[in-house]
Amino acid sequence: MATESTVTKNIESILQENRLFPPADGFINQARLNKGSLDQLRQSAQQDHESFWASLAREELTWQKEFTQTLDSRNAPHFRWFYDGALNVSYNCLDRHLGKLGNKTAIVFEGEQGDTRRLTYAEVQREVCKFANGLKSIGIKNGDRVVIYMPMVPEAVIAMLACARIGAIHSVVFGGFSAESLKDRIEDAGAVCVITADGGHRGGKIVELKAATDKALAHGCATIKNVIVLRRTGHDIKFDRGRDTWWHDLVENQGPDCQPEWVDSEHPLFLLYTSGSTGKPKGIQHSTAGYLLNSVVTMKWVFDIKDNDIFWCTADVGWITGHSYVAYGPLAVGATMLMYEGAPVVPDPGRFWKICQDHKVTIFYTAPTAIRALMKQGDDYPRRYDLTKLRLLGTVGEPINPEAWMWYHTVIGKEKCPIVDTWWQTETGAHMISPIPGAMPTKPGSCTLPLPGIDAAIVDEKGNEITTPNQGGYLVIRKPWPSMLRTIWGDDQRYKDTYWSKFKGKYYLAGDSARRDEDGYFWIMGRIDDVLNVSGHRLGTMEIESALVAHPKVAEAAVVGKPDEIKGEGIFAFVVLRGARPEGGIDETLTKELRAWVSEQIGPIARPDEIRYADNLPKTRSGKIMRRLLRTIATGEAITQDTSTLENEAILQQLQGKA
Ligand code: 7RM
Repeated sequence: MATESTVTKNIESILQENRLFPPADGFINQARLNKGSLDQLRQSAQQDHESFWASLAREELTWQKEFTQTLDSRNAPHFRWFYDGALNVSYNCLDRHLGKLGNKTAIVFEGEQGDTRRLTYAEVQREVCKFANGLKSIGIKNGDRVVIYMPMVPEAVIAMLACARIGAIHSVVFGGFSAESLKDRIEDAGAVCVITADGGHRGGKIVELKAATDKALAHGCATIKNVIVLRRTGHDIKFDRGRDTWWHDLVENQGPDCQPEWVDSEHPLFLLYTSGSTGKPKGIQHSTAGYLLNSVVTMKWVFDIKDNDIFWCTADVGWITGHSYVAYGPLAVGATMLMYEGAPVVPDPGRFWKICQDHKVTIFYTAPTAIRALMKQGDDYPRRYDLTKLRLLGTVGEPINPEAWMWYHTVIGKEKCPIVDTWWQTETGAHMISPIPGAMPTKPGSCTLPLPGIDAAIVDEKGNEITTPNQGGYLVIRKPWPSMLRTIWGDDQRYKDTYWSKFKGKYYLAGDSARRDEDGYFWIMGRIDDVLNVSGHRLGTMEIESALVAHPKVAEAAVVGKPDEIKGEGIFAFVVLRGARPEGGIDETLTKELRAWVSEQIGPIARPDEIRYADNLPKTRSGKIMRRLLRTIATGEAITQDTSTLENEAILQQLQGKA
């Protein structure tokens, strides 16, 4: 075992990626921001952080009462932004557009079975008001918590906006979560109402949302007084007359006007539960004005959103990406957004590309896990469809391997669409580090530079900034930003411990490791908890995985450490091949080849000691690799983690080398 003194304190970088992709002239010429205007924005943010955000807040949001105070840091790490102002998010997303955009399509919806709907801004506004009046009629009021457990249909967004309209705090629970997870979240939030549906369509099956809600409420959730049920699938469900109300009955006699509840800037807009690396889920609490401001500016800066765009973010509204870039961001800027209910592979893996073609999608935003999965299916599916309307692509959720980036760039973007690799978190509310597509070149695998007004840096153990290029360290944010989380619901101590204690309240700790290259570009190396320590070298997981994925036979890879008496940690790789999995999971020749390949690509230090092949990798419901589970498997310990949410539980046998 390496002793403390021989252990290199910083995280080493071994990945070499030097390709540079400047935006195409066609994109630059129409972009909202170019190099000059971006430089100006950066400068004004640097000169006066607070005034920078204050003028944006005045320009971009519509206030019922103007604020006079910008940032209040007296009670740090509890920060308040624009705190003496008042506004309403649903007013900002809907009413303020009606004069000019009332008849513009706000939402284009496609169900998994092919049904489509289009709703104008005026229609969404009317539905939101009626539903908000319905909520009020059953006694829901300002400050109450409301859980939304819905399929990806327009009513999910309508429900969110209706809560915002009356000042109720929503907590959206992803429809793929079990009754047990739903119950935990309801109880932690002390919610008074659940908004759900009979079911949703996903993967050719019905997701039994109402049945799961019944199960969650059967043993606990004492605070729940009402369950509102949208009829989506029309299949038989149990109905408790005393507790349950159909959505259509609730809104039937409601008027189409509902005065927005003007709330303070700091009023909690929503809670969103995110599972930490250990322990129970954290209810991340977001604000009203600050949250909305960063959603709006990133729609403009990063997505270059224009009046005639069709914007499609594939995330479920159960994740932060669905909050900021399905619901709030697109509507707050008056855009047309697309919502798709189902799975990417129904009826076949061409579905996303068909939707892009049929609805003339211009901006497409998805996760690397989806890109890799679709890449694995080959180029034929995307080639079948007309993707020429696409002008900008985006990714989020994980580091994207250069290999997958290149596929996205060539096969989907036809080498003319910039790719925005956006780094951010549930806690940050909106994009933090990302290219500005018309104003700077991109590099495959790098999220490039912090946005104007975001003070991201990489620091060592002591909190000193690392200035040597390519030396890894802790990713931190040094100045407060408007859409930062405000606390963890019901556990303020955990808020302080998790995000602020490491650097004594000075910096926000993101929990990721990262490095900056010679151009100052940021490269995310993985979660801090996942860093490997091989013979005293601290290695991020990302780079080894990228080297594996760069091999023509590899579609996906996850690397974890396994305790090793000599090296401290050995490298254990789980690999998904582009073709079939080897018989019984054994292919000595390929294993040798892959070990040599990694050794050649990045050096012998990164060569995996063991490689195991599986049909898929275990992922969380939001598509992130479950590395903690893989660590358990690599060490050969008994699995204690909850694996019931795995899409394909059968792969556990393969990962354990038993099948
Ligand atoms: C938006 C979201 C946050 C964590 C974050 C990172 C990882 C997200 C990127 C990324 C590399 C990216 N929120 N992450 N985006 N890593 N490049 N562009 O995903 O709360 O669910 O996750 O996701 O580790 O800390 S999240």
